[in-house]
Amino acid sequence: MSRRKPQRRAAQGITGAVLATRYRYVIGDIQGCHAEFVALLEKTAFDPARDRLWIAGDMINRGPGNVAVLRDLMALGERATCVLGNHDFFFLAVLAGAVEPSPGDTLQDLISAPDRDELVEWLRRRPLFHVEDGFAMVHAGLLPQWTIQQAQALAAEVEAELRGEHWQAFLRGLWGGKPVLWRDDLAGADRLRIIVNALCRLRFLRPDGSIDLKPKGRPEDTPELIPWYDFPDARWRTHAVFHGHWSALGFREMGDVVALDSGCVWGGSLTAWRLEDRAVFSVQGAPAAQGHFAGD
Ligand SMILES: [Mn+2]
Repeated sequence: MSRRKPQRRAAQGITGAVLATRYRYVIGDIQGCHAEFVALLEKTAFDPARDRLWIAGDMINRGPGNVAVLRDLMALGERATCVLGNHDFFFLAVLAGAVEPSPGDTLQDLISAPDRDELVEWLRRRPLFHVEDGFAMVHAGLLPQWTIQQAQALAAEVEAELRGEHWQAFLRGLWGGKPVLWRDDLAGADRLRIIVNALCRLRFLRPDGSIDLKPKGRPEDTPELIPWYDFPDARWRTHAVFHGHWSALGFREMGDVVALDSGCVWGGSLTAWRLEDRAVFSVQGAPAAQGHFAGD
C-alpha cells in the first residue's frame, strides 16, 4: 500500500452531501451471514455517524440471513459502498427468469420478502467497481489489459444496463463464459458479458491473458494458470485493489492487492480491513454444513 497514502478527507456523496469520515472498513463476502456481519461491526466499534463500509460484493446467498444483510446495508445509505458480486447478480437473474436456483442457493428469504421490490431496486443500482483515493474495490478481479480508468468506464457500461428499464432482458442475455479474451472492439452482449465475468467471477488467467473460469482452488493447485493479481505488467497497477470472491485464498495482504473473502459462509471467518491504518478485524463463521471452503 505504498503508492498513495490514504487521506482522511470528506467524501462527496451522490446527492452532493459531504460525509465526514473517520474510518473506512473494507469487508469481503458476507453471503447472508448476518449474525457474523453484526458481530464484526461490533468488534470494529463501527459508528455509522462517522465511519463508512466498503463491501466487496457477494452480500447474499449460501448463508441464512440475506434479507437482513441487504436491509442493513441499504439503511446505511451513502455510508456503505457496495459493489456487486456474482451471487448478487445471480439473485437478480433469478428474478429476471434468466436462471433457476440450485439446491445450494438460499435465496428464498429474499424471493418471499415483503420488501423484495425495494431491495431489488437498491441492489440493481449498486456499482461493479469503486475507485477512491488511490484505492479500488472489485468483487472478483481486473483484466491485465485494463487501466483503472478503463475498468471504471467498462463497469459503467454494465451499470447503465442494470439500472435501465430493460434490466431483466439484459440479464437474460448475460449468462455464459464467452468470450474469454478481451478486445477493445468487442461489442454488444459479448462485451458486457466479459466485463461482468472479469469484475464478478475472475480468478485465473491463462498466460495469453484469457480468462479461465473453471478452477476455484488455491493458485498452487493450478500452476499452469496465473492468478489475475499476479499477471505481469497489468495496466491497473497504479492503484491498490481490494477484492473478494476467492475463499480458497482466504484473507491475504499481497502488497498492493488485498484478498478479503475469508470464507465465512464455509466455516471460515468474516474479515474487515481498516483502510486508514491497515488494522485487521475478524469474527469466526458458524461451522458450514457443506464443509470448509466447499465452494463460492
Ligand atoms: Mn463471488
